[in-house]
Amino acid sequence: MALLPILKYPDPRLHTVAKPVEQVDDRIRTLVADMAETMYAAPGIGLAATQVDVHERVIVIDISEESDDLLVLINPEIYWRSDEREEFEEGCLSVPGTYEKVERAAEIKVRALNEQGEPFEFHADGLLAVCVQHEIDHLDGKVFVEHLSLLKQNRIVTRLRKQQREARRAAEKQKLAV
Ligand code: K1U
Ligand code: ZN
Repeated sequence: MALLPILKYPDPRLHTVAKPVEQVDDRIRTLVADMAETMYAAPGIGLAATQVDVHERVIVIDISEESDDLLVLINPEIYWRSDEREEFEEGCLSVPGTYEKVERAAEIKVRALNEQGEPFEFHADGLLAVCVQHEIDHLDGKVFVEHLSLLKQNRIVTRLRKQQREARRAAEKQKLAV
């Protein structure tokens, strides 16, 4: 297994629309294992393949307290959304240090393939519904901050660019010191 680097907003690769998986084979199962390891190490409760620069429709989620209930969604589709909407404070491993309220469908019905390539369906509400919608947005090239006002998006981009510049400078300084 391997830890994969996570793309950070505003990296333009986060806007790539992921392609459907044509065959659920060992290559996809290795990707799933690496994504799960990366999500648990971060730590996070979800990860989309887009975030590790793989543009295929694969998601891992684990919202359990003990981090022992991995949900793998390949080619996920939301085929029903409730009219009722709910606001939830979201975070994102690609947008470190940013937590903002986003409004989404309160309940959804999802179909997907599992790691064996078998179709399955489920109903989700609460945190699971939020997380599935957030991760499918990633596969469609959308980052959660793009649900916010342009003013908030600009402030977040400015702060993240500054952080990334400072991190690069610190790494260069350390390299020179060796
Ligand atoms: O997509 C991602 O970047 C993962 C993201 C999932 C998510 C969280 C909250 C609402 C919607 C989607 C995260 O996992 S952010 C980190 C996080 O929420 C968390 C980290 C450690 C423990 C518990 C939660
Ligand atoms: Zn995210």
